[in-house]
Amino acid sequence: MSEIKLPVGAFPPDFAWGAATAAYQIEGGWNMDGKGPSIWDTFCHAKGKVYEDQTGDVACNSYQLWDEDLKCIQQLGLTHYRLSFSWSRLLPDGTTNCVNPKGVMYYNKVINDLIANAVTPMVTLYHFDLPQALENHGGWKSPDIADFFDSYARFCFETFGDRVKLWITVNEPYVCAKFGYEDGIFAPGLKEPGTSVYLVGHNMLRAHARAWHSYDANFRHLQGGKVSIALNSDWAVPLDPASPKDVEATARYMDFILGWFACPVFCTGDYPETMKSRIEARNLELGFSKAPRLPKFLEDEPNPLGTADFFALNYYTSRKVKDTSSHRSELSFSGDQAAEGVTDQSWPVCGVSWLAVVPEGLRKLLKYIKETYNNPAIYITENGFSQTGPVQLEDIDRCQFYQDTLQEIAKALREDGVDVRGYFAWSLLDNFEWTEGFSVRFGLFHVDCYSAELKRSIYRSGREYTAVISNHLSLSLSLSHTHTESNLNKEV
Ligand code: GBH
Repeated sequence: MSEIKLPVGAFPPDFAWGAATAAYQIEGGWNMDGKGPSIWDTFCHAKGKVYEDQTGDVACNSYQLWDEDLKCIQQLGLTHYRLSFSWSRLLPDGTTNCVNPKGVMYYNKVINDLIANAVTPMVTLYHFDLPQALENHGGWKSPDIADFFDSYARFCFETFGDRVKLWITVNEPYVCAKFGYEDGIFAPGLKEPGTSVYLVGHNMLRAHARAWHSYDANFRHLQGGKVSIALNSDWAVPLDPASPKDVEATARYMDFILGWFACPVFCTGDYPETMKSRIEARNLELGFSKAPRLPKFLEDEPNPLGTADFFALNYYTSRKVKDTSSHRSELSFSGDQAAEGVTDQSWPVCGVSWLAVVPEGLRKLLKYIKETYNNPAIYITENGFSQTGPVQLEDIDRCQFYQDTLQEIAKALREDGVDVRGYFAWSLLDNFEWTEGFSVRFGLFHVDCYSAELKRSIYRSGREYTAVISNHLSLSLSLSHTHTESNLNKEV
C-alpha cells in the first residue's frame, strides 16, 4: 500500500492534528498516591461486567509511564493531544474539600511536557469516571451534581487554565446516560429504562452549562481559552428512502442521539420537538403519569443555549434507519425513539460488530451539523478503527480507513465549506476499551496490556499518520514562505 495521499492545500495551515485518550482507559494507578475510587473502579471490580473480568487497574500504566506516551506523541509529530483528567485523582472524594497534590503534579507534568514539545493540550474534564464518593451521594441522578461538577471545573480552570486553552466538559453524555442508566452495560450499571436516562442527560447539560458560564465569567478574560462538550453521533439515512415513515424515523434517530444535546446547546436552549412529542405520546400510551420523564430547563439557572465555543464531535459509524413506531414496547428509550438503526451489507465491519466502516458518513454528518447547528467551528474529537484477534502491526485496513476518512474531511472543508478545525484519532494507544477490556484495540501504537512491560510499538497506521502530519506541516511552511516572498516583492 502506498502512503496516504491528500489533496494539496486541503487543510488549513493551523489545522489541529491530534490523537485522543481517556484517563480510565490508559492511566492505571487506580489507587496510587491518594487517588480516590471512581465508578469504573467499582464496576470493573464487581466481576462479570467486563470481558474476562479485566479492569483498568493498570491499563497502559500511563500514570507511571507518561514519558513513554510522550515519546509516542513526539514520534507522531502531533500538534494536539486530547487527554482526560481523572476527577478522583485530583479530588479523591469529588469535592474541593480535599485536593490530591500528587494528582495535580501528575497533570502539571503532562501539560508542561506537551507545551515544551509544542503540542497543544485539549483536556476533557469528565470521560465516564465519576468519583465513587459522588455516586454514593446520588451521582448524575442527583441535582446536586451540577454544583459538584462546577466546583471541579473551576478548580481545573484555576489550576491548569494558564496553560490549557481547549476544554471539553463532558465526553459523550449520550453514552454515559444510555449505557450507564438505560442498558446498564457501563458504570454505574443501572437498568432503569425510559426514566433515568433523561434525568442523567439533563443533569449533564446542567453541569456543562454551569461550568461554561463559570469559565465565561471568571476565566475567559484572563486565559482566553475555549470550552465545549463532546457529542457522539452516528450518521443516519433512511432504510427505505421512499418511505415517509423511515424518513421521519431517521430525523428522530438523529434527534435522540445528537439533537438531544446539540439542540439545547446550539439551537433553542431546549430539547428537540421530536423528543418532547414522542415522550409525551408514549406517556399517554403507557399510562405513565409520574414526574415528567424529560425534565425542563428552569429559569433560575444558566440555560445551555450558547454554552459551547466550538462543536466537538465524536464520529465512528453510520446506520440505516427504519421506523418502529408501530412496534409494541415497554417504557424505554428505544420505545420513545421508535427508530432502529441497522448496518448495510455493503459496509465492512472492523473488529467490533457495531463499528461499520463508513468514512463518507463523516462528511455528510459534518455538512448536517453545519446546516443544522449554524455553521459552528468543528473539532472532530474522536474517530477511529478497531482491531480484534491477533495483533497486526501492519494494519493496512486501518491505513485505508484513515486515508478515506481524511479525504472525506478534505471534501467537507473544500467542497461543503464546513469549518473543520482539527482531527483527533482515537486513540494514541491500544487501551482499556470499557466492557470489551483489552480485546478491542484502537491505537496508533500497540500496547501489550497483558505483559508487565507495557511496551509501546507503532502500527503502520501510526507511521502513515506521521507522514500525513509532516507533509501537511512542511507544505504549510513552504506556502507561507511563498506568501511572505510575494508580499516582499510587492513592497519592493
Ligand atoms: C467512544 O465511545 C469513547 O469516547 C471512547 O472512550 C471509546 O474508547 C471509543 O468511543 C471507542 O468505542 O453496540 O452495545 O456493543 C463510543 C461509544 C460505546 C459506542 C460502546 C459503541 C458499543 C455498544 N461506544 N458502544 S454495543
